[in-house]
Amino acid sequence: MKRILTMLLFTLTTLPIQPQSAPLIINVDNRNTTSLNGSWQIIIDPYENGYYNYRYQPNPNGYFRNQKPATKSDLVEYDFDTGPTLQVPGDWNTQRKDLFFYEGTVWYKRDFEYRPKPNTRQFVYFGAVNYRSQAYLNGELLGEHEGGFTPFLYEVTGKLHEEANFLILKVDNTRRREAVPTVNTDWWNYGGITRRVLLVEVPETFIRDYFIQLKPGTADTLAGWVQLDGPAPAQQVTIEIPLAGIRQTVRTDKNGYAGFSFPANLMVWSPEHPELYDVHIRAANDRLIDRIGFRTLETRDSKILLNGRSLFLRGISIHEEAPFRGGRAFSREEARTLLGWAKELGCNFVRLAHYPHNEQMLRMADEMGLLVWAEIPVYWTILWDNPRTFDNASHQLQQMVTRDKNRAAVVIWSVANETPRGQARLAFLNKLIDQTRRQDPTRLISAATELEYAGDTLIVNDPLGQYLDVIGANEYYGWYGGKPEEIPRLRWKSEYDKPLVISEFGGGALYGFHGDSQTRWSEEYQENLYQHQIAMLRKVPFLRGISPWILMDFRSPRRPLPKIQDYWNRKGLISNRGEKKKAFYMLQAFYRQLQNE
Ligand code: GCB
Repeated sequence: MKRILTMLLFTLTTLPIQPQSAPLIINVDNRNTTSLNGSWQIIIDPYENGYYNYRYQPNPNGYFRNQKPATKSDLVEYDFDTGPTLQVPGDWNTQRKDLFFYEGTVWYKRDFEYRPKPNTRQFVYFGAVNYRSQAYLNGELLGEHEGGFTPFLYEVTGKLHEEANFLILKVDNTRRREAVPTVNTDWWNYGGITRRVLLVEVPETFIRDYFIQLKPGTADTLAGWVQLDGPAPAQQVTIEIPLAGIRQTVRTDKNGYAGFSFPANLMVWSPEHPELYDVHIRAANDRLIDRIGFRTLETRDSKILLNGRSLFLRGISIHEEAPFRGGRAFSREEARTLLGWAKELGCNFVRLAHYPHNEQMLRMADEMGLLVWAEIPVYWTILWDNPRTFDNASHQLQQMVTRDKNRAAVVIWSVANETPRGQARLAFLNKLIDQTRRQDPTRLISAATELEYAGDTLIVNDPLGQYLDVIGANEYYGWYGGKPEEIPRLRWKSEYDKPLVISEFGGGALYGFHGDSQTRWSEEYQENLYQHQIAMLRKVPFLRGISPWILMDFRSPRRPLPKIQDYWNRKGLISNRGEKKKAFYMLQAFYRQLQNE
């Protein structure tokens, strides 16, 4: 009996993982934070020994306890403090040779001291952890999180010790069939604490979230809401934009919420003039600044109108791969390099594929004047019938929109990439679209769909198109089928009177490898392919943008060809070392031409 009770207690205290992350706090860049970045101690644990015992039952003395032998005869078979370390933020694959192909569990520990100020609350904030994690503070479980590219946080008010604290994270990047993304992708499954970790300190009642954009359909009315969190939810909140002479006061309700709408005379944000305003938000004990741009956006027939003017999206797709060093990018400098190359190419638009990129990319796009397509990793063959898969995708989408909804740069939320047609998929994606429209009525919704090929005719007819504002389509003519020379004879038909963005086209080339235009992997082949694609684009009447694949080479386990790929997808216009291939200049010339028309 006693054994059964002990077992039960075990199970109740260690499994399942109930506590979930707290509601997202936005704009952490402009809050009172302490960095927990830097060197973390790790234990590589492929058998999850730190979590399960040899009978595969949860181990109450798992590594999260950070135990030390109390006497010289005690047996403790692990020790964080004498083991290896990893830098955070950073993927583990590019920091240690023995983890390059690793998929499994690594435990991370960070010691820190922290003395909270009186009347404040503290949260531990993770920019992103790939893929699944459990966080423990001083041996106590804070919660579990799934999804490798969105932020999450746990409240630790009252849980911090006066002197020493230890934060432990179990991180597992095992691919799973029911996960989002699923087991098969074309990018590296970089594991680890890939984005910053912060301690965020806020007043007891604080400004957790807010949404301020031009009201859809108007250029002279600001609309949105603010959300307070804490024991005194009903307060006066002031929204001030000094440069625009705006000062408005609203009163939040008993749930801490206030909606608002007021007249505003603003200079609009555009790629040519990326005007950002300092927006001050003040509650009784909290104040916050954000830099926000304002612009209108709509579609009319097959046109996309920005600030009332029709525009063509001169784009490029980008993976969150770090230039020069390789690995997951996370810094402002890397964002500046990647987006700087896009500007040099002549872009006004970037597709941030295939998952939410780090927040610096969005902020940099706002500053540099690049429109953004942002997406979630609903990619290829997700389990459409699995409700947990849906909840996971829905959560990632919701968190992405929550974090980035005040960035003027974001014009498109994309719900999926190259997903095969079918009823279950259509229902799944339609629900995601509905959810996005409810959360953010100011952006356009798209997805990268597949085309139907009928002889020389490419038909835009994915049934998903009926629910989208902008139709994305990936098209690899001249690479996965057909010859570049045949491209100009292709004709396009669309079943929808909606704007089309060719969200991908392209082909691979190894920088520095030369041949004639028929030689695979040569820069000349890629250049020739771009030349013929460009010749065709001119003849697609409903085409309102392109985001060719891709700005820079990126790592992929699907690309093993020795000497050419060596586990890099070589469709970049720029090599991973920053060298520009011939096709870069071909596309640049086309974009210059478009700009001058
Ligand atoms: C695609 C995918 C993209 C791949 C690309 C390729 O259609 O959307 O993720 O990397 O093709 O290189 O094959």
